[in-house]
Parts: sequence; C-alpha cells; structure tokens
Amino acid sequence: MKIYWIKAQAPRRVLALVKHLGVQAEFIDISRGLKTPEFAALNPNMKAPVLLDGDTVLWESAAIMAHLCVRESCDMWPARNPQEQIEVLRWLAWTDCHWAPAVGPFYFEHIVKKTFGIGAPDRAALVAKVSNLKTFAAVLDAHLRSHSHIACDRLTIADFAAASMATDWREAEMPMEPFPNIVRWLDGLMRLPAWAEPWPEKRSAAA
Ligand SMILES: N[C@@H](CCC(=O)N[C@@H](CS)C(=O)NCC(=O)O)C(=O)O
Repeated sequence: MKIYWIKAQAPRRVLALVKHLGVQAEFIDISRGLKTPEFAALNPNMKAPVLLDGDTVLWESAAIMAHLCVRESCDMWPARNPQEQIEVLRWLAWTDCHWAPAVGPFYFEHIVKKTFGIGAPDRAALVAKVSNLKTFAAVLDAHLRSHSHIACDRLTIADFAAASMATDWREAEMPMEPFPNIVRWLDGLMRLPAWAEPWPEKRSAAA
C-alpha cells in the first residue's frame, strides 16, 4: 500500500488512521510533486492524500478512511450497520459543507502559512470570520454536550474528519473557549498517539 501525503489536514486524517490501525504502508511525501502529470494521473485534482492499494487508486480522505476501515474490519467506518453509516455520513457532510469553511480560514492563516512558509498570518482578515466559526461551533458543542464523540458515541472517521483543521485551535487562534465540549473532545483526541503524531518519520538522505 502507498499513501501520498503532504503535511496538511486532509492527509493527517489518513496518516493517523493508518498508524492507529497498525497498517503497513509506504509513505510518499508528494509536496514537491503535486502538480506533475504523473501525480495528476493518480488524482486529477492534484491534491493529497491519495491511496494506492493493489488495483485501487483512491482520493478524498473520507473515502480513503472508509476503505482502510473496511480492509481492516474496523468499525470506525460502520460497514455492517446502515443506521450508523447514516450518522457518520451526516457528520462528514456537515464537516465539508459547514465546519471546514468555518474553521478553515484560521487553519490557513496560522497553520498552513507557517508550515509552507507562505507569509505571516493576516489576523485582520480573520475578524470577519469569527461569527461563522461561532455559529457552527455552537452546533457541534451542543451535540457534544451529550455525546462523547461526533457519531455513534465512539471513535469514528467522522472524528478524524471534523478534528483535522481544528485540532491546533490554540495555535490557530480559533475562539473555542466558549465551547467547552469541543475543547474536551479535541483534547481527548490528542491523547490518541496516532492522532497526536500522525506524520511519517523523515527518512535520512541515505535511506
Ligand atoms: N477533500 C479532499 C481535500 C484534499 C486537499 O485539499 N488536500 C490539500 C491538503 S489538505 C492539498 O493537497 N493541497 C495542495 C494544493 O492544493 O496545492 C480530501 O479530503 O482529501
């Protein structure tokens, strides 16, 4: 199995799950090759992550996570329970449509720019983004008041999807203090070793 990755939130979901499941894989840092014809042939979107598993070529981190769970018989994607699938799908869709656009600007200004050396955070631009973040954080916080996890009251791929941009919320200066249930959930995920440190080890030049 091969995983093409860069040090960013969507690959983080997949890398953390691979580590959490103890799956053997070859990790290919594609940060310098995203826009090449060879990589475009694997993913026409020219984005990471991409998974190669036998004849399967898969892009979109949620689909890759589901594939890994099916392969490893892990109920973080509830392949055998349609009602639970619906619940996980609900939160995956909510993450893509509402939560990611709400937390994404903070993640971009403070984490992406620093990781890829593309300038200082534009804090002034984030002032107008606070209201939208609070709107959807209130939804998630109310849900987590009576639930340990995002879906099914156990760890699922919906947790990794929803947490991937928000996990460094303190460094990203996201105004999460009014949302204690989100903070409890995000801090709880950080106690999973695979979530806290998902990145493949850097191979030495000689390796
Ligand atoms: N919805 C996609 C998002 C993929 C995506 O946007 N990947 C980003 C990293 S988080 C990327 O490759 N960015 C590099 C670029 O756009 O040049 C998924 O979940 O896999």
